[in-house]
Amino acid sequence: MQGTIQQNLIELTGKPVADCTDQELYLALLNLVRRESEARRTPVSGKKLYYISAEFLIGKLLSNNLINLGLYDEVKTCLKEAGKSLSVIEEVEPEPSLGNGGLGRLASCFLDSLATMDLPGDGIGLRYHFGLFRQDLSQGVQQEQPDPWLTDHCWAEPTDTVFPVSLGGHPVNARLYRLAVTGYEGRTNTLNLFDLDTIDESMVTEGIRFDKTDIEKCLTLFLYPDDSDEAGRLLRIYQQYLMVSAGAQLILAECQERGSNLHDLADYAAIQINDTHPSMVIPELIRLLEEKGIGFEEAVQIVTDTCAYTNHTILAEALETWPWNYLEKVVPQLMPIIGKLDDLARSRTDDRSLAVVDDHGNVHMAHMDIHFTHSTNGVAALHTEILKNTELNGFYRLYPDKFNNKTNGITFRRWLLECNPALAAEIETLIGPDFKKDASRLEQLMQYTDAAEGDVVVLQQFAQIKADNKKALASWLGEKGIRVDPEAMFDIQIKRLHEYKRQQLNLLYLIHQYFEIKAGHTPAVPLVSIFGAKAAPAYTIAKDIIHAILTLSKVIAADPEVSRWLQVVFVPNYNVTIAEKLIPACDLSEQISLASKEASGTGNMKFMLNGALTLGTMDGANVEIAELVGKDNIYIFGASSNQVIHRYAAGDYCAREWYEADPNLCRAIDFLTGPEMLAAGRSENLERLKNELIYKDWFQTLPDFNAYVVRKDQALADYAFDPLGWSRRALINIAKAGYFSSDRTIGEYNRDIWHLTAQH
Ligand code: CR1
Repeated sequence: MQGTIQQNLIELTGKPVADCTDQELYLALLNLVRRESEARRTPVSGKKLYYISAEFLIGKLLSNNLINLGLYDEVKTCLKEAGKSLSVIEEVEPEPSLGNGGLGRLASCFLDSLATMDLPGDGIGLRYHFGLFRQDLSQGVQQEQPDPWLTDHCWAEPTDTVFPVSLGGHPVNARLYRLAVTGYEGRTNTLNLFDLDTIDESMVTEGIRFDKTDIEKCLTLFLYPDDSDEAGRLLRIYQQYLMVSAGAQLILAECQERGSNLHDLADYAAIQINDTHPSMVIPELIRLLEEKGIGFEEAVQIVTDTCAYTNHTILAEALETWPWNYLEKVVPQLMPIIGKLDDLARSRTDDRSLAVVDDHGNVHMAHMDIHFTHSTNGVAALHTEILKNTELNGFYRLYPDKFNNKTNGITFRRWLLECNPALAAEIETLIGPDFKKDASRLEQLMQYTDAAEGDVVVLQQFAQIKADNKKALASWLGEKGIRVDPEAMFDIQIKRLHEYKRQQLNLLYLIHQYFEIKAGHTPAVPLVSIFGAKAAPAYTIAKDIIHAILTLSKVIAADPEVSRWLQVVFVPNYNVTIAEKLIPACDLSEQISLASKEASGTGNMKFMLNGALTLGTMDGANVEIAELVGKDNIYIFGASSNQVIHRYAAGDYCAREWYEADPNLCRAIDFLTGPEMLAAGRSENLERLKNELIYKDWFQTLPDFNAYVVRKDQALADYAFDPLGWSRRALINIAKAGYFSSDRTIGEYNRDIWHLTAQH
């Protein structure tokens, strides 16, 4: 950078820093960051990765980019000297609404790691105007509102590049927007986002309602528009096709520009298909290659060599299948190709369950991915084993060499350096700065935990940082009218709301705790239980769970006898910005999915890195966390994935029997529709949830209830009676978190799948 920060800011704003508004300073910093990021763009030689994803949950970018550009400290000081505050200026920035959960956040962590490791890797996605939705809980139930984030000044900049895309035979132009992704002391890559110029934001009325058939006006309004009717499902296919068609055209154009003759595409591009939303890129690329004169068989081979697929879930709802006649409406031009791919797949195996198009005329996107890419990976060791041995076993037997595991990771720049600067500074004091680029160095912190008591002074220092972070969170909540006791244990469950993640198990525990307190059996330490989660708008039971938690929170708040010991907080509109405030302040991390159902989890890694202990099942990456930290430094409970898989296979799980056999469980479930809850909440929602738990409980909450109560109470007791031991175990978690750096994950993808060369 030329000149000091102060000189640059004066040049960009035309006045002294002290005279600028926060808005002016935000814009100036945005422009400064842009200029510096562009300076780190270098031409790509060799192969480039394209990560195609329906979601990129990037979070706010200002601080992250300043950190990665090495400008953060200087900017902060310069602003402070002028009486300004970077964190206040950050409030001006809206959080981009381009994602939903872990899948989208993972994509963003990957982009950060790619750029940090000097690897050429760009994202391809859509520029949603209103994101998933903004969650309003003020009425005691979830209400959805648009979540606008596109302002005149935005990180994603429009370009003159447009690609023609045919939607249901109707031509539209996909405009390319580019967002710079700057690595930590690394190169600048690009997140490419597509959009139509014809989108009409004013067509959204009454929350998030709009006419789903007016495709040119509504196509990119929302991420995952409600697909409970046919128009919604068609809209999702239209969206997916816009993304992959424009994306494929961009990839081919860039590769040709770099010298590819398209026959050698796989030497110029690696394409990672992030879950099944971008799967149509396979037939679309084949179509485009055929248009350029390449024969079908060769085109299939080229695409197979270029593309790889990541599976993120074994839940059927996310393994998309689209009826043939829907696809025919949206992408008639792809149907002959999909038909031929189906023939080809059937010629490779007699197993009809592996077909691309099943006997009912449904197109299985994941099947197309596995047949016609060269790599299929799961996202944690257990998940990949389950794919190989059960869910995708037929495919594994057909293509054993295609299957591999890539355990997820998180970027330590955002999830340590940015969100927890005090912890990062303390670590740097103890082991030097190298951990910022080589996370495995965190292991050096083990020396401070060695003795049974560990290094008392160091542990107290870590405990103090946690206490300060809790106070900061308490005061942030206080500004929102929520008062919590920072001396209490902070227990946090933040993630998408889904029955398999079992927020309802946590809810039942809290009700149980309520009864215990009423009976005079107070917990070892006061407990603050914090939730953050959005439920899919059409997911009724998930919304009922939110309502029940909110109602319980009210009941407890109105009861001083209980609220001295127990507080329940539901933070509305959970997003990346809120996660960054909650995670550094957490003592106990809730990772309580039904074993076998959580593919990996990445929140579990963020909490561990920030010195929380995990309370979890042997599911997803929890298994790897447990192996790394050892069983004394994590609270594991509940049925194993094998037990769960067998229980499903036997088909004889009966929730009602568990409910009737366990008086504590019965008491907790009945409370949902008891007089206290009905007085504060809505009977329709509470009744429905109660019935769901007793008569369905598809995700086997009840069998794990007792074990959960026992382990959680143990955690509370350990925290209360052995604070030093707790700090020591927290530090072991930090020291062992290095494995979960997304730099490690990206290194493995590159070694096994992409084969990119670092650009220096
Ligand atoms: C999984 O549920 C995983 C992320 C990222 C999610 C979660 O366990 O950590 O992907 N899958 O791999 C998902 O959102 C639609 O599927």
